[in-house]
Amino acid sequence: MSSVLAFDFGASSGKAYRGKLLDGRLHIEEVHRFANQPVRVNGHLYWDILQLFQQIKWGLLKTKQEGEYPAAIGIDSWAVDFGLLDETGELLGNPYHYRDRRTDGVMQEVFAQIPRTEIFHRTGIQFLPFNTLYQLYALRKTNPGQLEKATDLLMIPALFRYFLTGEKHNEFSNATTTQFYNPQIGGWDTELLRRLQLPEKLMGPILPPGSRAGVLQQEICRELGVPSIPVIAVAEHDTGSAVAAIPTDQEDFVYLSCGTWSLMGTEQRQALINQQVLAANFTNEGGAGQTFRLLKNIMGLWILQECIRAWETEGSNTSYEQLLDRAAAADAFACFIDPDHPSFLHPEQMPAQIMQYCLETGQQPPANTGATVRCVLESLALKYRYILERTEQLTGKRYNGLHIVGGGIHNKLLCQFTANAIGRPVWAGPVEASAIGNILLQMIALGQIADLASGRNMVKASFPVTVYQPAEQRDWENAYQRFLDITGLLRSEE
Ligand code: LRH
Repeated sequence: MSSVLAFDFGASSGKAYRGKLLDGRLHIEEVHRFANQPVRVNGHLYWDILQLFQQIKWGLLKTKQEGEYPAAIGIDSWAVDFGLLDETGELLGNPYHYRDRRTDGVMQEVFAQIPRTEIFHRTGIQFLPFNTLYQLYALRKTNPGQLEKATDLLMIPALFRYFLTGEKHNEFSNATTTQFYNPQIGGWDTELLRRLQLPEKLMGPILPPGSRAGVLQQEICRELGVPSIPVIAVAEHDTGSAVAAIPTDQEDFVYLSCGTWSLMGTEQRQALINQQVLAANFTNEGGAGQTFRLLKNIMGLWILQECIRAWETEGSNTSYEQLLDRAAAADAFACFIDPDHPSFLHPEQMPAQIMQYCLETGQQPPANTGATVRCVLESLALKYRYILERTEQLTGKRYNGLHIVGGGIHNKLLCQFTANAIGRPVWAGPVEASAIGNILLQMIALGQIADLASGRNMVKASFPVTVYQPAEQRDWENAYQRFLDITGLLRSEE
């Protein structure tokens, strides 16, 4: 069978994977890997979008050098961000990074015009300050001229797809993350946009995940010396692709897609939109196979990545492994943070922010790197328990273990802490879930795999899963009660 090529863009790195079916198993092979380094200019944070697009060309060139052109290409990336095109098809400005500060406080301004409850009932999407809705609203204030000139808004993978094929369309899984897709209508919520004086004409058609979406345009084929390969709109939101690759044959399961973000939740046939979901600030993101992910964003390994960045800036060259060893040797349960406290979204100095949080909550701040890492990992594991229990309350179901996928499973300490915190087994793998989900959707579109359920069985049969059994139950139970108390999570629910 012919191979397909998946481009998976994460917030800190990107990769291209070739996928192929051999003897009833799925084989993947890394073709290309690159850093994704956002650029700060004049106080704003941007993606280096053309450099990232160039990496798609490098990936294609590598397949050419290896003498194996893929039968199709698919692209997935982080959600919510977008590029604007003018009427000639030119990119208007460089796409902003969702952590750019221009959306600070914007959500509250929008709520003054349309109440939070109404926005939730229309969209089913959790409130994150960087949702596309608030980014567009911020743009209308800071650069109305750009918005007036725009004729098309394309989410990041759709923008790359447009650069490759010349065709402009968004895709369902990513469209839902904008917070102006209405699952009851099954399309853009134009009324919501109109009431916020945001242009509805930009949005255009939405393709279902797994649609054929054009072929490489002639210009690219000539430049790279490759044939006009078909491009498939996969589940272009990376979390949608990752969850498509959960290795299970069960209908009901909970997952944690663990990378820069931790995305925890379950899969539903329909969006679950009610007061309880709103109060818990869960979301309903569109997925592959006509599903919705009832999930919650947890700040994730971003906190650790940012600590490491700060320590490296100060001259430290301690490796990731060494830091984890120090964390394993540090005192248990010395202090806790709520990883989702807004102050951790984009602080200038993450270690200092952690210290400040500890002081403000009456705790002794961590005194060294090992203690800091331990605090972050224990707090994440405890937050996972909290969100797992909220998920069970919302669905009325009980889950007997947790699937973890994504790069975060390299962090064995975090996997073990998570099993301890939730008191249930953790099944870790596969690491490259987003790329694998991307590959599955291409194979389904090409008729190589029947459907999502067969794809998941194929993943189960093809990739190893590491099992972490819960340990130290009593200590973790006590720690959880202290964590709830210190973070005020239960108080904030009242
Ligand atoms: C993870 C992710 C997540 C979004 C965030 C912006 O990469 O796509 O699902 O909330 O990035």
